[in-house]
Amino acid sequence: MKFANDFLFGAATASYQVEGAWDQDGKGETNWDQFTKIPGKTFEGTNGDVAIDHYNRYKEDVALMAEMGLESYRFSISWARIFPNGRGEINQKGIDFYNNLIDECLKYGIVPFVTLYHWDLPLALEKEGAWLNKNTVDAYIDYAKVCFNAFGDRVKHFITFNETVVFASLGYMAGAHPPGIENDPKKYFQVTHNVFYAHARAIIEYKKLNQFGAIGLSHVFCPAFAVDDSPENKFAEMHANQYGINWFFDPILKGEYPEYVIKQLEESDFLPDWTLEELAIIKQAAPLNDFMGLNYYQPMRVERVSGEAQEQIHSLENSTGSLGNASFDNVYKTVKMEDKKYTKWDWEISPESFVTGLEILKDNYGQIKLYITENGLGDEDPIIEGEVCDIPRINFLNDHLNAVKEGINRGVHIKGFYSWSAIDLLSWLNGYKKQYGFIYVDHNNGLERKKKASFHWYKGVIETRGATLNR
Ligand code: BGP
Repeated sequence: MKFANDFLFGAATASYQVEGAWDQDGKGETNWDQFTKIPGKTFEGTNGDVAIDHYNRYKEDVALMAEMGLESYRFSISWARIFPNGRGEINQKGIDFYNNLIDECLKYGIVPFVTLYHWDLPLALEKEGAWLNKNTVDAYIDYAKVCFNAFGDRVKHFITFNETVVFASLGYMAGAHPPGIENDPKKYFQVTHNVFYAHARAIIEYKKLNQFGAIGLSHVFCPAFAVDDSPENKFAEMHANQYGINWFFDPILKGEYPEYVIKQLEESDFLPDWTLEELAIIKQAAPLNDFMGLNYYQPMRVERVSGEAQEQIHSLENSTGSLGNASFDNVYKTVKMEDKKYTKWDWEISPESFVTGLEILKDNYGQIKLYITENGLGDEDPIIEGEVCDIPRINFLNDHLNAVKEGINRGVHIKGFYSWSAIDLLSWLNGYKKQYGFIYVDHNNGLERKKKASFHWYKGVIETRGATLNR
């Protein structure tokens, strides 16, 4: 089976990770501009001040994407380019930049798929309490409306938020992302609710404009599986999925939070502060989602914890949390298993779990349209006789595209696939060492771009609509 003609083969980036030009043309400072300057927060102190200078080289980059045959480019807008102070006066040069980028994509027939929030928050709002402060939601709605009005004539796919679980948990539980707070479940759950409320309001606003495009949001999709069939570990699996899947997907797609989690948060006093009106808006917005974006990298293997809570281990080497850590409520822990394959950063490689997970989603949420908005392999690519031979990435993407195909065969409604990432970029905490792209960027040679083996491979996949994939 080939992929249908209206299935989008894409690739993704995010503003802070590629743009650079951190203070160019009136852009305001962001939480990440500040956070990465704190000693010890990122690998070798790397930051996105210059990144890969996509802001100034976007024409060259989009031309390379077009040469690869890319059908869609997912990128994010940096809020602080549009509103340097988060709200108030608009910076026209920021609007101009994204207009130019969008037009450049369209020149080659590349569909722009635009994320409004991929973690870089204007510093002025961070200082007011970021997503803990409900005024940030109002500012976000103003920002979203400006983007819909400025770009919505040409952008027909908007993603409101990227991966709430990551910026909320790394920001308020692991302390590894801004604002660097540790072990504060009350704040963590509050942030998730405020973001879902902002998403709901943004969708309602978008629909009022009758732009006839599609809008949704992107979640991490990290299904949990018990290490064995024992009742305790099966319980751990259910519990992990309630907190990792239901808490995130239910409010978006069903318009209400899962009872199982609510009850426990009430008992522990971690329930977010929410109003009946906010809950009603979340309910009203649920049927308005046109799609759901899934960022799939790996599943999670879990085991029931017994005994005292252990200290959490966090390292720069594993930005999403080290294997072996217990959940915040000490119910389960993640496990590295002997018989599984892992990347150099200990992320499990499991296309099979992707297929199983997609079926679980279909059973829970029905036929919502899905885009795989991120999937890819973080690696240190070998350079052999001047060529970037990223064969492991080709194998990884081959197997995950086969998984997507299998999902479609089983009735899951998937309309596109975006590899993370289009081009090598700044990994939030791992610097430039952890590569994901089809295009190599030489940091020792003026950021020169170079096509990798995977560039040619993906071009072939797109041209043949997947017929060249190895089964
Ligand atoms: C996702 C983010 C991306 C990207 C990717 C890889 O969670 O949406 O922005 O960073 O993960 O992560 P890392 O660079 O930490 O390997």
